[in-house]
Amino acid sequence: VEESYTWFYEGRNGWWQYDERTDAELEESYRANKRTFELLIAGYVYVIDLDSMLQYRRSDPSRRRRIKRDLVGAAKKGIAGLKIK
Ligand code: V3L
Repeated sequence: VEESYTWFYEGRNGWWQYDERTDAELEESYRANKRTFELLIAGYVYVIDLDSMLQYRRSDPSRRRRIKRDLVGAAKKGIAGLKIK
């Protein structure tokens, strides 16, 4: 079902799940077929590009991270920088 998918951004050696609020905003924009939009994440404006599946800080587009929409159970490092054991 639809609830079994969630959003991840890339870390050094694995994927981090987005925080719940950002996940909801990503999913809403994804379902509305938005391609490029901005989100406030941890106090910074990030550009989300769903054509390239990348995120980057608006003020520093050179540092890009891959993002993905994957099953909730996919391997991850943690959620929004909070590690899971
Ligand atoms: N949600 C939360 N924090 C983020 C996000 C996001 N979507 N995007 C970037 N940051 P940049 P490892 C990450 C944080 O891309 O060991 C992880 O959450 C980002 O945090 O240049 O490399 C970890 O906390 C980074 O601290 O804008 O896998 C940390 O990296 C900072 O914004 C280390 O993860 C700059 O990222």
